[in-house]
Amino acid sequence: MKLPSILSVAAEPYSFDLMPAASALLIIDMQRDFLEPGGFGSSLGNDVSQLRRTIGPNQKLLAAWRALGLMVLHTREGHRADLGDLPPSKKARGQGTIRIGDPGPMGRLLVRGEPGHGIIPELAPLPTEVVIDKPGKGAFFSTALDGILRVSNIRQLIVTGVTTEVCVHTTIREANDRGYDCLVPSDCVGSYFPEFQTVGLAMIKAQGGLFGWVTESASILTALGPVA
Ligand code: C5J
Repeated sequence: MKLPSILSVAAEPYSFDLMPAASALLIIDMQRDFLEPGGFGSSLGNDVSQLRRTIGPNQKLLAAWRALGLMVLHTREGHRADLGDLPPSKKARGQGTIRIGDPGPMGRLLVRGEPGHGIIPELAPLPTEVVIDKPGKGAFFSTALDGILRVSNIRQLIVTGVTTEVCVHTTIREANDRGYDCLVPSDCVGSYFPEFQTVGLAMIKAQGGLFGWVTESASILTALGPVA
């Protein structure tokens, strides 16, 4: 189905002019290590149920995006098995009893190739979709993301995933500085801390759209129309 070149999405601080051909769905770190008990997130004492409410809305948006043949990218936070890309400062942070690289119920925490590092089965990437492995919080740091987006003439990002105030925020800030417009569906991003969710979203849309726009997935689906 041919989509209009511009679709208006109800958003804050004002409507977002979505250009489907120039936009990509960027799903941040929907990994077992953050969303399932026994992973990195729960090892820090977090309640993973706070993040799991984002799964259903992400599934719906992803299905619509795929049905329209639009670009989808997934990211995974994690490190090499030899931890050669893990700054000592990041490993030491938190003073937890177990740390990045240590064994846990889903393998070594936040290490590439371990079961916990994988994307949750509900949102498993298709073989045709790009998966960006990132060692940092931002998806542009030390990855090929910017180059991949530019080759595909992508200028707009629908950013979803976890966590709102950490990897989602850092990625949006990086994208913003590189000239991308970011639209964030609030029900598709999650934080372990309800107050950070509220403030994180408020910061994105503050001052006329400091870092981007905030909407709900239903508004994007409405704009995309019947195929979605
Ligand atoms: C965190 C992330 N919270 N994906 N990572 O450490 O937000």
